[in-house]
Amino acid sequence: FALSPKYPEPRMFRRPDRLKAFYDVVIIGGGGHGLAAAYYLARDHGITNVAVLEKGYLGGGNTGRNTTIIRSNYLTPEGVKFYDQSVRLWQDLSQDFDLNLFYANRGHFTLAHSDSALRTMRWRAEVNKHFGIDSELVTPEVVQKACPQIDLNCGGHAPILGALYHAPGSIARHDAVAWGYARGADQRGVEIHQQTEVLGITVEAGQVTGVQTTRGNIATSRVLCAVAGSSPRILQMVGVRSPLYIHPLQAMVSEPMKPWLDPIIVSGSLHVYVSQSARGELVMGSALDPYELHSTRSTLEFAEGLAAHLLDLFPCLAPVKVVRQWAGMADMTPDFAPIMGKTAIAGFYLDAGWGTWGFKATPVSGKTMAYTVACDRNHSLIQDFLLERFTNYALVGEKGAASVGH
Ligand code: FAD
Ligand code: PYC
Repeated sequence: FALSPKYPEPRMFRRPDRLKAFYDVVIIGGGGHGLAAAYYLARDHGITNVAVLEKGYLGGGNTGRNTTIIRSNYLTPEGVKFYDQSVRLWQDLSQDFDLNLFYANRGHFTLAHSDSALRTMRWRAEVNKHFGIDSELVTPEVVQKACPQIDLNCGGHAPILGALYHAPGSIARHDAVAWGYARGADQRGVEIHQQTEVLGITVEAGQVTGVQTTRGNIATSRVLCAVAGSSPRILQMVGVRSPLYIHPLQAMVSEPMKPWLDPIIVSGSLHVYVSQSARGELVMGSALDPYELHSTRSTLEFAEGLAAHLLDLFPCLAPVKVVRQWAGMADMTPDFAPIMGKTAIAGFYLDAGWGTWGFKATPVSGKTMAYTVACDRNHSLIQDFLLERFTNYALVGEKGAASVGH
């Protein structure tokens, strides 16, 4: 294809100036998940006549808005096995891409402020250990040692009684993950089309046959939908019902500081989590906004509430300034597990329901969805995450490990 004269030399990936009439696979959504699927389709399955269609810019959805916590300390055996595979894939991704993802292994504390929270942490620790995952229940003193600045009393509101400690807990640079997958896919022949919105999907006799976009129509028999907060809109195009509902999830960062916070600290009860990025900013977040909304507006209420709770944990942060805040659209499921795999429409594959937890799953979702699309067979690791679990009453209750309170 011809390169756009505006960008003659590809820096990270090429920018094709027009769509082809036919692709073997069309991927809707240029976030981490869509790009990872494209990468593994090309690398592992030799399928390169693939277009990734992104209505905005690469990584501009939840991938570029997330707080990058990577962990596998889930509650259900299905979840633990799945996210463990992802954590393993993260380990050599920088090398795979020849791109520094700033993957930083920091250790992850989920604080317990009540007996019932302690019980859940113990439960998670035991399930984790059963599957060989490094998680353990620790005392407040261990938390204090790893993080001397923390006020174990939390201003007297909610004293810390213990924590789930997960040594593999990590963070990474989110944009680099999208770019790394994009460049790797592009180098193998995948076309990445930004500013290309999918407006409709043609289904004939129960089989996908094409896609309509703002830049023309495409014929294809395989479409992978990886659009996170826009999933309900795409599902409407093919007449598939789902239990997905969209809530905003907000986050904010502080001004940069010298490194002082090594571990990732999460408190579901206080609705706050925080880590310090490679740039020195504190990356902070809270629970979902309590209303359904398809919007990325952010609010003062969020910044005020989060700051107040953060000060319960770290009174020393009182003089620190907040420099940015934003929101993403979290595609929530009733059981807090994803929806992946084949659907009732032949050739329409779904990767959704990533809510507040999908960044860490980017590698494993890409790998398993690429397999599922290439082979037209659900990968064994995603068998428990199919859409039909909601009609079969086979939910995967992961709410207790969702990290931020909901
Ligand atoms: P996205 O990155 O949202 O990509 C989907 C893309 O589809 C978007 O770029 C969008 O523009 C595009 N699109 C939509 N509709 C169309 C259309 N019609 N045509 C073409 N393109 C379309 N997860 C974690 O594991 N750890 C965390 O710490 C964490 N923190 C989070 C913090 C916040 C504030 C938010 C909002 C989310 C957080 N998450 C976290 C969740 C995580 O960000 C997401 O689950 C994950 O990034 C989803 O990736 P994706 O590629 O599926 O979606
Ligand atoms: O999945 O660990 C997580 C997470 C933390 C903040 C948002 N999601």
